[in-house]
Amino acid sequence: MRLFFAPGTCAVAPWIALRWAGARFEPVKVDYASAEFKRINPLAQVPALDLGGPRAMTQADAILGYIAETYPDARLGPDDDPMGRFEFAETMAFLTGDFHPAFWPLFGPQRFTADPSQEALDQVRKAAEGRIDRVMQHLDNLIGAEGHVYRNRRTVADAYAFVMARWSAKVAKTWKDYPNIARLFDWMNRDADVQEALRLSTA
Ligand SMILES: N[C@@H](CCC(=O)N[C@@H](CS)C(=O)NCC(=O)O)C(=O)O
Repeated sequence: MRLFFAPGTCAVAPWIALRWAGARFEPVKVDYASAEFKRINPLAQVPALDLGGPRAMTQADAILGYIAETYPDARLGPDDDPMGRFEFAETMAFLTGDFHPAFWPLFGPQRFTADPSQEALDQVRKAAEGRIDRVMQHLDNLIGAEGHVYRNRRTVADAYAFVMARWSAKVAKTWKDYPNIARLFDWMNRDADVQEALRLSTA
């Protein structure tokens, strides 16, 4: 099994989840804009997970769900009841459909304006900060005092939220300004698998 990743991206979340699951995998660092990687994911985005089949799996949310389901002993997925599954799906939909896109204008401002000037790009980045604050606040509320994104235990949602909330270090109001996110960071940063994933993925 090969995990295609780029440093600092959401692809580090499946890396952490695979470690928590005790899975054997080979991390492969890619240039997502390269022609070679576009043959693996035509959308030119990481993560992608290659199980050796006709095509690699894509979409972080779906890959994390696959990991949780494939390694049930690690208990990284939802509780097995309708409300438990609903809350998990709702949380993952928020992370992939609201949280992640809030950061797109920060990292790719040129995609949000036809004006190539530095001033226009800076304006787009500045405009992104309001939405980033909104989703960070929502994440903080989801985590609550328990320190976990889903209910009160470790799941793939913690890994996913953690790697993306780290991006807030690039704006004025960082993860340190949200007490419950800071609580999540506190235990995640002490987790040996997380430490290894962060170290090796940036090496
Ligand atoms: N919908 C995709 C989005 C993945 C995504 O945007 N990945 C970023 C890294 S966090 C990326 O590859 N960006 C490169 C680009 O969009 O050019 C998913 O959830 O996996």
